[in-house]
Amino acid sequence: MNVRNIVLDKYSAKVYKNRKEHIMELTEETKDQPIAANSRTVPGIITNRGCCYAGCKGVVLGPLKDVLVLTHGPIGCGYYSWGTRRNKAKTEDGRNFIEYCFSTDLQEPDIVFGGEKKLRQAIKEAVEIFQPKCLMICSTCPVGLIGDDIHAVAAETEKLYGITCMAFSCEGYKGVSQSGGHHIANNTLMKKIIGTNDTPPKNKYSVNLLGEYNIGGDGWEVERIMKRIGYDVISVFTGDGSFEAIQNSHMANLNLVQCHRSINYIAEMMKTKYGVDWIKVNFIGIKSTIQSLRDMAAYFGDKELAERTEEVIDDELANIADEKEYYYSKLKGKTAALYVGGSRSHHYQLLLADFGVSTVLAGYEFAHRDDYEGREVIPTIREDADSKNIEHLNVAKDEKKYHAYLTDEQYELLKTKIPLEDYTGMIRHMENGSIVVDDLNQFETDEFLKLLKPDIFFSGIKDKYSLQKSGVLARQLHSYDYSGPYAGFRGSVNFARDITMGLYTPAWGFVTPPWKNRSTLRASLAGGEK
Ligand code: CFM
Repeated sequence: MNVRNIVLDKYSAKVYKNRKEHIMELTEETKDQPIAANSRTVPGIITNRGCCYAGCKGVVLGPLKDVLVLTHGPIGCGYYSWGTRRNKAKTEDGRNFIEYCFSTDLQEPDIVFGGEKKLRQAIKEAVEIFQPKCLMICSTCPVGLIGDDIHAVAAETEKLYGITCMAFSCEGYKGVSQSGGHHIANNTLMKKIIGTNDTPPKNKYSVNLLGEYNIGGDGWEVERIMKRIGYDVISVFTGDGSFEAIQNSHMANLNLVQCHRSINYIAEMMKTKYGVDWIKVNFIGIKSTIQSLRDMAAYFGDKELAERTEEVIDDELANIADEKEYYYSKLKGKTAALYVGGSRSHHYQLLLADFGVSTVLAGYEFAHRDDYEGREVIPTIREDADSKNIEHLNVAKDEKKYHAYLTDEQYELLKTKIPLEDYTGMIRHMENGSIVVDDLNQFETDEFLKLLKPDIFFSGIKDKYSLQKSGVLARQLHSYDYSGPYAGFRGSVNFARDITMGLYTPAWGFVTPPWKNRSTLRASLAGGEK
């Protein structure tokens, strides 16, 4: 029996039927088969997923440093989305709202009698104390259930205080994971902010970096390289990002999409409305960074820019050459498992490969089929009640602000050379024999660990310590533990240094996995009744 079937075999018929669609063992045959994704988790299974509010407030909106993001709900939602993601930001005037946790702190009486009064009061206090230019209200589950009209309060706020205010109905229960929250945030940024200021770019090599959240300083490292080459980075969505920069983002000539899952909606809508082309980039990994920089230069089609790109690549490579060689010698031949949200499990495989580490298992919490199989499957993805629950925004061409950098002929020619409006997905980069899992749960994590015995498991805080108690090094690929940046050239050696330290620490000699010296309890899984 292959590894996939050994794990699936332990499930009851009902759970088996569901999970078998989400797990693939890659072969020439299975590589082209569809994988089930973006659907509901089996109730009762210990999933790693987050909620819609997390995707909207925590992921996309949270990093905006000059926006006051107010959580309307009980204090826990605001508190647990405060400062845990390590999306760094710095400001010149010292006004950095992401250091604060703003919440209406709803209590039982508010749930019974309605929370709008408290929301109005919180906004009044926030405006008086902080005087933000932009305020965003994010809904949590109870607010959706009791039906507070946050959109009416937002409209009222704009009139009353003369600031930009918008509301997000991103109740935690909406959608099947945080992915729905990304989409809701993307829609409102598009409707209310992008395209509201028309300051011209500094030069024609003007770009936005989309889906880069500056975890551990990644965005800063990518910006440093791009600026060295001569790009004008108009805005970053949304790591160290700002309301003001995003207002102007439609003026760029090219959008660079790092995390396809969380932001492809904005890339598509900006293309339709403003004519801004997008390419898929990946600044995680040495070879990937080089490829992305060359694709960008190819897009602009300028000889000088291409030469400058090669100069910078050579210089950056020379700076890391010794360390790269040393860490390669320490890491070559190791194996890894990766389980993260919706894009890193792909990107980090390429960085690991730079250091000779192969991937035996990769999974996503909430990716859609296109992130696994490539964008060409999008027309075949069946909509269900959950996906229909998230608004699909239809935008039209803005005749005044539309600007296309390429001619139609140039576009068609380039499309054959660089990933223009294309993403080929994770599976195509993976070796036969490796495992792909959607919405991996705690039970499957434990089982695959025993069967595949990877040297290192990359995931998050929820499973880090259970993995390490089993004797396997675990690194947090969401927050980078306390480290970073991992992007670009310098980032790649930071990453290699961290995992080398982890793997070679003598601590592993002192860990005995629990099953080695005592029997484990046996039980049957819920839903087992035939
Ligand atoms: Fe994109 Fe992200 Fe990710 Fe994501 Fe996330 Fe994240 Fe992630 Mo954690 S936006 S999909 S919702 S790359 S917070 S910075 S690490 S799960 S793989």
